[in-house]
Amino acid sequence: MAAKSKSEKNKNLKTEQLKESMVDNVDKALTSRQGLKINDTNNSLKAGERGPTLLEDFLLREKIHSFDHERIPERIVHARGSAAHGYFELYESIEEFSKAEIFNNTTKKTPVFTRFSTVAGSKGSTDLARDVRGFAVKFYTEQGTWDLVGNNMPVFFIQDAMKFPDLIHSVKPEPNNEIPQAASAHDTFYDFVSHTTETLHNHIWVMSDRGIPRSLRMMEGFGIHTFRLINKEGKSHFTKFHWKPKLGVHSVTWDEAVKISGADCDFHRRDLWDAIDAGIFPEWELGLQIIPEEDEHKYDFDILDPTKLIPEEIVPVKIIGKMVLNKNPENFFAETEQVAFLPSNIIPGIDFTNDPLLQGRLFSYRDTQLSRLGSTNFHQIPINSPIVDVHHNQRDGHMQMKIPKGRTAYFPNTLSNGCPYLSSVENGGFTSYEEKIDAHKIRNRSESFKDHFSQPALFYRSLSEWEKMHVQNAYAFELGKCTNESIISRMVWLINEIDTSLASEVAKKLGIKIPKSIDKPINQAIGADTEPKKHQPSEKKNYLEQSDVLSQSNTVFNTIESRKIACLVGDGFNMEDYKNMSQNIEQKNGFLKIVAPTGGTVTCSKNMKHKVDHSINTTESVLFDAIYIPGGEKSFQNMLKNQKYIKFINEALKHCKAIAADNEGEMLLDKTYAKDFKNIDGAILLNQKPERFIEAIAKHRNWDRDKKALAIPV
Ligand code: HDE
Repeated sequence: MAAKSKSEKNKNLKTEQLKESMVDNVDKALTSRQGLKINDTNNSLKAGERGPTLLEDFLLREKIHSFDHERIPERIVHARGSAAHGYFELYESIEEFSKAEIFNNTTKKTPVFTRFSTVAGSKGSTDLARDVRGFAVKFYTEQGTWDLVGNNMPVFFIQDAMKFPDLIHSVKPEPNNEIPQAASAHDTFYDFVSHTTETLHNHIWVMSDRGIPRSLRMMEGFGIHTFRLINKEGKSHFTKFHWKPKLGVHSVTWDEAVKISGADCDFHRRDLWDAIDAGIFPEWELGLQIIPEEDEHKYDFDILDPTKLIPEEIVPVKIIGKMVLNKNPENFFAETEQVAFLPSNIIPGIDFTNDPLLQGRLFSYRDTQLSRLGSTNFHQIPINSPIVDVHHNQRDGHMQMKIPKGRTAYFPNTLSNGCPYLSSVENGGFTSYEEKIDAHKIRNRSESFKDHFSQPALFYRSLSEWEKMHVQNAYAFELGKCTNESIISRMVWLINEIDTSLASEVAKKLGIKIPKSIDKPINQAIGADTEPKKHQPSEKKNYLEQSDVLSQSNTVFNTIESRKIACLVGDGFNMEDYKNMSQNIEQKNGFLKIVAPTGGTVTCSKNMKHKVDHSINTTESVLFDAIYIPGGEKSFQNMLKNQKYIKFINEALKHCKAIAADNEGEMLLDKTYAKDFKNIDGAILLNQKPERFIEAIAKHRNWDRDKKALAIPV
């Protein structure tokens, strides 16, 4: 009876209201998995009203059985993620380099599914952990599926797949007490890093602001490894893949990251979802660095070494197309959780190189899907299905979803006329690039992979002063969380080998001196390497004084698209001020959100009621990009009754955000630390035109405020 009355009630609701919550189920009867219509899903079958439940109750057993098996193993790394659908569009053909159709045909939109992730944390961990971010794109091309499974940093921690389990075991929660969650700031990670100097380059990127992005939509993406492009003539060029976000590369401060983790641990996930939902679709341009085969050995580093980037000043990035993400998934589990990326998914026109990290990945990803998705048939799951027809002789296995017809599942055959048949290269058949190899079988690392210090030094040199300060603070925070003195001391010694000014700042904050030497040569103490000297700091090369693109101070600063601005008001706020500002911000695709003393509505100076977006008690300034305070004496008095407004402003000030106030709005600022900044700070705007405020928001932060603002006690 209960189910019936529920559906009757539903019938009275408008279909639009139901759309979001039960789109597949509107006007449908509840059934069992066998299609049996159900008339009670609230009570189990019992022997009498107060009697025991009967084993016969197949409906109870089916429901509980399904529930018991709802979870699948989370990804070993990159467990926490969010994704969106979209498309890739080519600006210009690069036929001379690659025969891949996706790189030749400018008239086609190739569907994509892109998943962003953190690395270390579990599925339910915070989005704002200091970490590398995964940036994995599945291109559903007409030549088969191509997966570009990259990160938001251009280099990786290690050079050889053999070390990956060690790296991940060191950064994950420690095995004895499962602490800490989603954080690299602990002894085991720094034990590993301090003994594995190849990690230092990726590590300094993580210590920089790149480790705490403002938004997934404001991150670059990198394929990291050098790949090959193959043209119709079979000629190979080396290439590195880059994604450049249209919104620029922006980050939050560490203090914000910590607070966001408490205020909204879904901050990045929500931000991506909300932007797409609002029709503000994130875009990235795809760029390639292309290196002729002949130049393989031209550089001061090995292009097969995934801990090295190729500075864009040396090989420029050629922009060839763009990706737009324009649709949120319908179902998180079915799509975002079940999507299986495989670096081994390639198409004709693209090929691998001998990068030893990439080579190991070609095994790992398929292997891991068997544990996660439970079957070799995981490519039949809708999100993993290619858009082209699939014909092969592989058979059976768990969860075969198709009913293959016919007698043959082998090749060659005559019974099926030799089908499915082989394709020649001319007809799109894939062949591997015929690289010549003549070598001894050895278990060793190439000498050309040896330099672990020049590029972290280049990265640090290329940063602006405020970025450098953030890196110093990050190292000091992370090492400050370690308890083992010899690990801390070894790390500071290594940082000194990267950059002395950096090490002295870090040492000062840690309250220690930079060690003149370390106890034992790296690796010898732990017998990890047959040649301990090999990974000692060697002379740094200086092939480039600095690379401007490595600094976020040279990114895009001309848009406030999708930025969230808090409008602080109480009853009686000045309607003209509000209207003027909100129109200007909306015009630029920003969002002005009303933050009032309570939920419900708030009344303006014109006695009109406005819907409140957030009550001040349920939100935090770290969730916004900027603050606006319209005038109104009464509004000021009303806000003053709640000290949270003062904290809200002080925090935004500390995080270097733009703050604008009109008329009596200034009175609220005068109750905060902003009064010490207001006449000297370019991003505190009093009674100025909205355009000035919009410019200040587009600059993301006023980092000039940074040093002094850090001292604000909130
Ligand atoms: Fe991964 N990595 N990885 N990785 N990786 C996985 O595959 C692995 C590496 C990256 O959103 C796993 O399906 C090994 C580099 C991303 O679903 C696993 C090595 C880069 C994602 C795995 C690496 C990445 C993964 C876990 C060293 C940047 C998430 C679940 C040889 C270029 C994809 C899964 C998604 C996921 C193994 C190194 C990026 C265990 C063995 C380098 C973005 O198979």
